[in-house]
Amino acid sequence: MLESIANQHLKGWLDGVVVLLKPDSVRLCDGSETEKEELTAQALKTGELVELNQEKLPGCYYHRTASNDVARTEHLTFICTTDRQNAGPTNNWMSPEDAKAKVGALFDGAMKGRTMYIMPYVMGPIGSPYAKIGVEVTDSIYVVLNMRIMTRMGAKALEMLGDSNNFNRGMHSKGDLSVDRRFILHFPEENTIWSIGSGYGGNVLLSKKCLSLRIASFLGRKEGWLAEHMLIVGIEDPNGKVTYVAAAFPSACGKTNLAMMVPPESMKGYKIWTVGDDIAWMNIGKDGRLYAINPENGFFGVVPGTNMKTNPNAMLTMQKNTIYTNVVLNPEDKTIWWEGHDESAPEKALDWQGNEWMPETLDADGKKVKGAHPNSRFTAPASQCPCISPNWEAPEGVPISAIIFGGRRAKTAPLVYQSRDWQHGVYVGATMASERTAAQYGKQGELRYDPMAMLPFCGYNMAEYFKYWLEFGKRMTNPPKIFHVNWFRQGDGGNFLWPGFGENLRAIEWVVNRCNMAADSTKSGDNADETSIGFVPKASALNTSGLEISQENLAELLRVDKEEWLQEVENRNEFFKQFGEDLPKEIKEEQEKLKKNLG
Ligand code: GTP
Ligand code: SPV
Ligand code: MN
Repeated sequence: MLESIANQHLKGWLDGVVVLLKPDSVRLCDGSETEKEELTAQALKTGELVELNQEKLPGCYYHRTASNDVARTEHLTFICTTDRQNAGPTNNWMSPEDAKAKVGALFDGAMKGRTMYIMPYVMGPIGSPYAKIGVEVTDSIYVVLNMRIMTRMGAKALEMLGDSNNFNRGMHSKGDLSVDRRFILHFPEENTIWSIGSGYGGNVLLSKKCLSLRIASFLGRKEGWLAEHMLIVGIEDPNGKVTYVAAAFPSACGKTNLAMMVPPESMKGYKIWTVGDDIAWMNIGKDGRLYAINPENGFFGVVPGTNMKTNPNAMLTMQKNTIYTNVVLNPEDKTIWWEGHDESAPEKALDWQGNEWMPETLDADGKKVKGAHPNSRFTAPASQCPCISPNWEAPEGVPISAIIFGGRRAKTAPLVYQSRDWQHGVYVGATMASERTAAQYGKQGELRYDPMAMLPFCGYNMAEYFKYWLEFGKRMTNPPKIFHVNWFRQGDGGNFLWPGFGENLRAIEWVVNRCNMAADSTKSGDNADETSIGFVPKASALNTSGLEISQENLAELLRVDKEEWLQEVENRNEFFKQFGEDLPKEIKEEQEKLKKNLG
C-alpha cells in the first residue's frame, strides 16, 4: 500500500507510524465517491453510523460519540515546545521528549485489529498561495467521513503536495476512548499533531482547531500572517456594495449564525454572503489591506437553537449530505430533533446517549432532560449554503474592512462599540471575556477572559501574540477598523435585551457605515458618541425601523456603566498578571488610559 506513495518524506513518516500503531491494514484515502460509499456501508454495519430517512434527509447519517466525549477537552490539550516559555502561561505544556515518551506508549499498538486510514488534505482553496497541506492518519471512519466534508481531501492534496516535505503530520487514534488516556498534543516546531483517546470533532478533526488555529497561529507569526477564530462574511448594501468583515466570538457564541444571518424584513435591500463560519487565515495584500481566506470546506456547527427563524440558511445547508452528531434520533422514521427545532419533539425517541427519551422526561431536580447534547453538531459542505459567497474560494481571499470581537456577556459590554485605533482595538480584543458554553468542558456560564476568542487555540505565548498583533497593524497601510459587539446583554429579569440573530444586521450596518464613512472614522462624527471605552452608536444612529424595542432597553444596551467598567478594569488586571513582564507596554498603556477615562 505505502509503496504507491511517491513522496519520500510522506512515505518515510508513514512507515514509522505503521511500526508504532501496528494497524492490521492500511488504506490511502483518495476522496472519491466510491470510497465514501464503501466506508459508509462499513460504518452502518458496525453501528458507528445510522442511516437517516433518505427521502427527507438524502445523504444524511447519524452518529453518537461516547458520553464522556462530547466537547473539546482543554485540560488535556498541550502545546509541546522545547522551551516552556514559548507555550506561555495560558497553555498546558509538556516538553516534546516527555510528551512523546508518555503518549507514544499509548499509541504503541493502538491500531491492532483496526484499519489505518491515511487522509491527505488541503486547507484553503486548491491553488491558493495561502493554502496549507496536512496528512492525518486515523482509525475512525467517522473522522474520515467528516474530514471529506470539512477539508479538500484525497488525491488532489497529494497532487498539490508533490515531493514537498512541507505538510502537517497528524496522528489520531480513538485508543480506548478513556479520558484518563486522552491527549491532544501539538508540536508546532515540527508541524506535528498527536491526538489519542477521543472521537469528538475538535479533538480529532485535526485540520480544524489543531492545525488551522494552534499550529497555524505559530506558523503565521513565523511567516507573517494571522490564523484566527473568526467567521468571514460579506454584507451587500442596497446599492450593491459588498463590505467584508471578520468576527471573533468564543465557541458557541454566534459565529455560524452571524456568518449566515438573514436580514430582517425592514432591511430587505441587504444581502449576506458567507465566506467562512469559524476560521480565517489573513494575509496583507499588495494594496496594504488585510485579505482573509476560509481554510475549511464545510461547517461543523452547533445544532441546538438552530431553526428556520434563527438560522434558516444553516437549516437549508444541512438538509442533505450531512452528518449529525449527538442529537435526538426518532427510530421510527429515522428523523432527528433537537431543543429549539421548528417542529415539536417526537413523543418517544432516543436521546444523544441512545437512551429512551420523551419530551416531558424530568431529571431529579424536576428539570426537563435535554434530548440533544447542548454541543451536538452538524457537519455539512459549505457549498450547500444558500448564501455562500461567490468569492468564498477566491485564492487571494476577500478584503476585510472591519474586525469584530465579541463575547457572551450578561452585563457591562454594550451592544456595539468601535475602538479608537489599531492599538486600542488590539486591547479590546485582548480583554474579550465571555461566559463558558457547552463547547468546552468546565463550569458553564462562568465568565472567563478569552483574548481574540483564541485562549484555547493560540499555539504560542499569548503575550507574544498580543505583540504580534500590535506589530501587524503597522504593516498595513489601510488596516481594518476594530469593533466589539455583545448580543447577550441581559435585563434585570435575566432576559436578553437584544433580539439577536438576523436583527444583528442593525449593529453590523452601523459597523459598515463607520468603515465606509467619508469623514475620519477615528472621530465620533454624527453617528457615534465618544465614551471612555470608545465610540458607541447614538441611539438614533441604529436602524430600528420595524424592530420592537423600547427606548429604555435600547438605552440600556448602549449604556457604559462607570462602576461596572471600573470593576472590569480590576478583573482585567487580575487576568493580565499571569503574563508578568511579557505583557506589551501598549496593552498596559491602554489599560491605564481606560482607567483614566473612567475617572
Ligand atoms: P462554534 O462552532 O462552537 O465556534 O460556535 P459559533 O460561534 O459558531 O456559535 P453558533 O453560531 O453556532 O451559536 C451558538 C449558540 O448561540 C446557538 O445555540 C445559537 O442559537 C445561539 N446564538 C447565536 N447567535 C445568537 C444571538 O444573536 N442571540 C442569541 N440570544 N443567541 C444566539
Ligand atoms: C469550537 O468549539 O470552537 C468549534 C467546535 O468550532 S470544535 O471543532 O469542537 O472546536
Ligand atoms: Mn469554533
